[in-house]
Amino acid sequence: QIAQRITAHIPTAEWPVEWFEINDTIYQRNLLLTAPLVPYDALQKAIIHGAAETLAIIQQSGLNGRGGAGFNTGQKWQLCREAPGDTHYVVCNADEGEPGTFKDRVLLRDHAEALFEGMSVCAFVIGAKKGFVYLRAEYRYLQSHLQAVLARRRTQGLLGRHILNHLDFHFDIDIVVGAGAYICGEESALIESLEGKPGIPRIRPPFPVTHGYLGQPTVVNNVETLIAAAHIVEHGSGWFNSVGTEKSKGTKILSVSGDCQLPGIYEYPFGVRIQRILDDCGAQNVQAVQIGGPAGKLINVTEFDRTISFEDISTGGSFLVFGQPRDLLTIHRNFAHFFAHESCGFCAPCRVGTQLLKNNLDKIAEGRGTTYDIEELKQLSSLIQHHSHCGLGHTAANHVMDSLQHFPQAFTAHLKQHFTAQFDLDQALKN
Ligand code: L3W
Ligand code: SF4
Repeated sequence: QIAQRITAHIPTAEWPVEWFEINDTIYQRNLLLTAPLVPYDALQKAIIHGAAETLAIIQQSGLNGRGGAGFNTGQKWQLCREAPGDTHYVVCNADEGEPGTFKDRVLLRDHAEALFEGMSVCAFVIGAKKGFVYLRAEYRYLQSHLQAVLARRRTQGLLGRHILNHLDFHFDIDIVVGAGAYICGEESALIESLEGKPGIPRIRPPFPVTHGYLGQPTVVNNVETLIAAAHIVEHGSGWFNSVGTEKSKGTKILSVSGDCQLPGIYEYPFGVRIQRILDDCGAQNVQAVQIGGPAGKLINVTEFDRTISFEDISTGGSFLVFGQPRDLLTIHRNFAHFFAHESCGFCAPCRVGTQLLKNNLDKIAEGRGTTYDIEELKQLSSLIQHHSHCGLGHTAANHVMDSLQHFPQAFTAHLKQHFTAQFDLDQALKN
């Protein structure tokens, strides 16, 4: 019933779509999510091509990392392949922790074969013998499913020694479950955690491609990136880069949620306009969209013609829709609580700054704030952004800064009216 309703709603000419429903979640199936992938086919092709040619196929495809930053995958694999070391590693970052993102959960559940195929292809290219899936603690329930797929691949000769009868190709994969820390999605903190240490980000460079797990050359890729790599080897680089934009090849899988009729998993070619996604998910009277989670970008209605792409707005996958009636300050307050809770505490600007930001937003939300607090928000945001040790701190105040620019009324509407009207601290200081 739902599928019929949706199909009627969607224009299909520009990008043909297929809709269906599983477990009350609505999915839109497209390129990566529907393309056939016979288990072992990509791996067999990689072995026939040889490591150098397989790497060239990944490079020609233009695949960029899907975790948010968009580093070129072929380049990453090449740097790791060329790095000296006793042994090389491939790590799948399945620590999907960005609020509003749930697409890797679906990929892990429905496309585990393709993920392990992608990891095996990567191992073949870089010369790794060992791989890890670092699984978010909250996804522990997927562990038995993933182990079953791994066990099947071992009996099929797709993992273990002499894979597909190749003399020198030995590779296996372990699942390692995290302990619930968001910071372990940052690759160097993830590696620390894999090594059994607290998840505190390392200083980069050196990058994991040369100094990763146990100080050895390591590729860390997102779930979606590794699945895309398997499909590219299976179907060819031309199949992949025939969609997308000049600098953003292929498709992006989005987790769409919030104030819309059809939340779910959507796959689009890069370059898709924000408005198109809003139309497809049945979002009306939209006030703002938060793209890339709390660390990402908050955009207003004047920017809905912008695109999802590395040239414009890039995202790990989160697309949160906020309708007109929603109080944006409540959302910022939630985000601030999230960062204050998830800061690993290693560096003072983030450890203290995120707490102060949270306190400040609490104060404004409770009607005790003044214009002075708005100034403090600006100063704190800049301090956290510029002086923190890692990406979490660098981006923890993005949502506040975006909102102060696009939605100042979200804050000013909550200020202590009487005090604000009578006392302007800036003016008082100038005087
Ligand atoms: C070799 C160079 N490698 C960069 C590699 C680097 C990494 C990738 C991106 O995350 C956003 C941030 C967070 N030689 C290199 C090089 N690399 N230069 O390229 O690196 P970078 O530094 O641009 O970004 P980042 O700090 O890794 C950027 C968010 O991503 N984030 C990601 C979480 C992802 C997950 C997930 O996929 N499950 O949790 C974590 O902080 O918000 O905005 O591989 O090594 N010269
Ligand atoms: Fe830890 Fe935050 Fe500093 Fe990153 S910026 S090291 S998360 S305290």
